[in-house]
Amino acid sequence: MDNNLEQLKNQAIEEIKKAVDINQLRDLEIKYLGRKGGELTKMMGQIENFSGEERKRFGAEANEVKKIIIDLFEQRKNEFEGLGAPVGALIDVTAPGILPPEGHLHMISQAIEEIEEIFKKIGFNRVRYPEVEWDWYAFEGLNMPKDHPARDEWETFFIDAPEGEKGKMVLTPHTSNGQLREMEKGKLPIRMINISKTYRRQSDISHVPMFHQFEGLYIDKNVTVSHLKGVFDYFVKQFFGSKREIRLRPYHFQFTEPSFEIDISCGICGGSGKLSDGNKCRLCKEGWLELGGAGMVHPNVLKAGGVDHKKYNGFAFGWGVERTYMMKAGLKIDDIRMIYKNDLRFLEQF
Ligand code: FA5
Repeated sequence: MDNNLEQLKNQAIEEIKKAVDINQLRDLEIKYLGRKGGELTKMMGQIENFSGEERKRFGAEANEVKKIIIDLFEQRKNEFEGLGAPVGALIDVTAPGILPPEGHLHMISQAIEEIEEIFKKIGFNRVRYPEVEWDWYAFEGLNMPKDHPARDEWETFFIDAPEGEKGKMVLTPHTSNGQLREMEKGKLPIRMINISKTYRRQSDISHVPMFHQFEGLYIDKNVTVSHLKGVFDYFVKQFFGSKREIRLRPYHFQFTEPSFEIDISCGICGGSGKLSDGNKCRLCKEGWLELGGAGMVHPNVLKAGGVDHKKYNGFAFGWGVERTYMMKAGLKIDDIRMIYKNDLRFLEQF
């Protein structure tokens, strides 16, 4: 290597290594690499004095030296800017540290924990059952025989696997499979809350293909619709606060009789169906939003679960966790798909 270049390289390396803070480092950067008057810059200008092969060699060597010096500057900058200072450097131990980013539970996991706690207080135990389930638990045992048209409402994903004794395999389209699984245990009375993932071929402003439901089941002697209403009133007050209203609408489910759908007054438009600019509420359109279904357990389901339907009866309900959470006071989420877009700017707010 050219003698002058070699000397300059060694001198620069020594001085850069000795720098004790970022200011000294910046001064050295100007001293060696400054566009006007930098020592290496000036030396590189000497290329004009060479020609032919010599010119090529000098150019390559000078570039190599420049790269070594730049890399060393970068390394020392990193030391000063975050990775700690070298031995002997001054460190301000009172300066605030850099905190690592802190995560938290996803809003739906938080909602599930809250729902579980609320039901625990009135004796409903949390259970979980398979999310890849036999057709019999998802449909047939729930009073929906093969080819029954009611099945269409569940827009189900089927698993491409051989049929078993209990039919085909499906991704649970609702948590009602838990009703039969719980009855099968043979322990009465039953007070369960089954919270789990559910899957349907749906995606729009109020539907996602993977969502969660919480399924309540209460089986005992002499259970009435008043008990069901009482449990809903309790839950709604605990979860949404005292100002929100619910209504039961007559409905039809194959596995309950009578059946209802439960609506809650919309938290986005205050239950009016209209926004302050006069437009229709984008989410509910009419002031109410459906949270889920409910009803008195059908005797055929009790029979399928091995429960004596002459002695025992009960109620069941299945609500969507995402929709329930979206309706909480103060949360203005007007598109359910936002919950699963993994946008941190959105998720960090909850
Ligand atoms: C059922 O799934 C019944 N199994 C509920 C039930 C249980 C009735 C026990 C009677 C007794 P439904 O299909 O309406 O019903 O769904 C219940 C709730 O799940 C809906 O009201 C909604 O809150 C939620 N839900 C349904 N599909 C979706 C979806 N694709 N995305 C988000 N939430 C959904």
